[in-house]
Amino acid sequence: MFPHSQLQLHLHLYYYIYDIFSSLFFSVQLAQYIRFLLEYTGEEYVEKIYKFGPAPDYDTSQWFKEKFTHGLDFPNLPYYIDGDIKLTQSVAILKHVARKHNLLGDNEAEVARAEMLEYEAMDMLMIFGNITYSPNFEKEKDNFITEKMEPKLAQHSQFLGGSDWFLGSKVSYVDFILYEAFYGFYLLSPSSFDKFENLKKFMERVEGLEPIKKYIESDRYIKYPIVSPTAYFGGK
Ligand SMILES: N[C@@H](CCC(=O)N[C@@H](CS)C(=O)NCC(=O)O)C(=O)O
Repeated sequence: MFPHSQLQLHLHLYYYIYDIFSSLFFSVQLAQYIRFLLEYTGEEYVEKIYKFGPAPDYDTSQWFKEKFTHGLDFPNLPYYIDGDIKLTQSVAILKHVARKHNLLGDNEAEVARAEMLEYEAMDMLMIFGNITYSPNFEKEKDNFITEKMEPKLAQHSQFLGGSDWFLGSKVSYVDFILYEAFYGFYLLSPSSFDKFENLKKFMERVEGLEPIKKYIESDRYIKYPIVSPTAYFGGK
């Protein structure tokens, strides 16, 4: 679909190994939309996953011993290195890749709407994090679904209407962040999506994009877990 570049990406993640099971730290979600966009645009990239040890210590030294050695201005995970361009902040990374492929929106109005949606998606990821890491998860879950999650889904469903993509007829970077936000919500309460058929169809549309389909079928794809094993949902 797009010409391959010589991009060398270092998408760094914590990796947690526990007996024969394995799961990934929080940045699975923050890195997932970057992976989807890289796959969609056909960029070649190298992914590095940092391991961290089993409970009770959850040793993170593999990352922390080299955190300040990569010449990153704001060292964090995930990070991205493409020649002289060294970035952290997952959305900045995503938009850097999107910019190269004209996936930021085609005019001023589209770019503005995309950025509004970008923050909406990040807000959804944030509230998902708040609930999944809450020690009162079981008690708060039902209320979260009806009072916070479903109203957000309703707004997005209305915004999307009958369009294929959130900016209309063309895929943009923001579709991949929104997909990731919806994915977490879907795992939490699949039946909530019965009321928002167009969002379900949107997710299927993303998964059906040829490069994404191939990626999902590959052994590189991380379907689950999506947050850290210390979370009360989505991490174990
Ligand atoms: N806003 C940042 C958040 C990055 C972040 O919080 N990274 C977490 C993992 S998800 C971390 O543990 N970073 C490693 C560190 O603090 O050194 C982004 O979107 O990239």
